[in-house]
Amino acid sequence: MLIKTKRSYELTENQVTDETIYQGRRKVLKQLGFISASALLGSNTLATTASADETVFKTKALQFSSSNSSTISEQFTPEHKVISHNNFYEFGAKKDQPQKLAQNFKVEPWQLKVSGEVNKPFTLDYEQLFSSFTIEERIYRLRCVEAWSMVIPWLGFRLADLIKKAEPNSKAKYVAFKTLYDPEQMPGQANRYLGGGIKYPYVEGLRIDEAMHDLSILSVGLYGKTLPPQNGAPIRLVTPWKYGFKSIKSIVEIKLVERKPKTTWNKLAPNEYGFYANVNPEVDHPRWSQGSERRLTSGGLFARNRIKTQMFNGYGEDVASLYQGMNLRKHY
Ligand SMILES: Nc1nc2c(c(=O)[nH]1)N[C@H]1C(S)=C(S)[C@@H](COP(=O)(O)O)O[C@H]1N2
Ligand SMILES: [Mo]
Repeated sequence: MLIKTKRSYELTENQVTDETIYQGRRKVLKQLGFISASALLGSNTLATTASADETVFKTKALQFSSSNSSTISEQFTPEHKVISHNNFYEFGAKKDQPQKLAQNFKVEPWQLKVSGEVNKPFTLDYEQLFSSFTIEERIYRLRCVEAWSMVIPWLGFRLADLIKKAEPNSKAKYVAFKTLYDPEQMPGQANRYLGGGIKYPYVEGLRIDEAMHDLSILSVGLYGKTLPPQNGAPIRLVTPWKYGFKSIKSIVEIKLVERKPKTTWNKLAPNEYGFYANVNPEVDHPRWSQGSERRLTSGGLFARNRIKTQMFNGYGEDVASLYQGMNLRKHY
């Protein structure tokens, strides 16, 4: 399997780790079977034999200003937090419910259908999710609209690669995504109270240029392993300059469409959640400020982890041009 090198916008390992940790981490990644595609295919074996020790990932670095003008370290969010503090309403609307209620979620067999305004529609089965495109590691910030955030080492491939394979036609202006609908497996879909009042299946969308942007990935893993069910196994979207709710989980359908697709949170509360949902510290949520966020780190309850939110979550250099001339207060 090919692992590509980092691009300028990514948090590089040199930024977030010191040299000894970096070397140790590389070794772990190698042991995990990054070198062969077949190793990734056996998800269960990978997940259980994976020995990625979060301490290897735990790091200091990338200094930046916090709201109280001291500096704090930007560090990986420990794996145990990434997989236990989740939003996945199909498995309950409380942060600790997805990890508990998604444990028996079946990802095999899986079918991801790519269709719509394309010349070559296709479907990927479970194994093809891991073998059809170049998997790379991307270390990204994830900023939830609820004003908490993490730094996560994802494994995934460029959404653009998948879209290109389908050969979109000239009518393809947007990309619509859909999560699995399976109330027997997803208790939040069977029980309105547990599922937070969402009308399922969860749907999301991007403008085609956003989808084709190099930052947009479909993730199939994190911390060197296949995705845990609570994080959206077997495949989920990651668009790091947008609020987390755009990063739709457990995707079964990607459709190229002509019109702007409906999106779950926008349908539920249009005055609170827009279609674009770009991270923007200057446009507050009607019920709370978006000027700062609580970064989940290795620190305990009293860690000083309140930091300033950055425009486009710190990825402005790469994505601001997508929104040139747009009023971002109106198109929130
Ligand atoms: N299908 C689906 N996808 C979803 C959600 C959800 O409830 N259902 N929650 C979203 C929200 S609000 C966030 S912040 C991220 C959280 O991803 P994580 O649990 O991997 O941190 O997933 C997003 N994707
Ligand atoms: Mo979120």
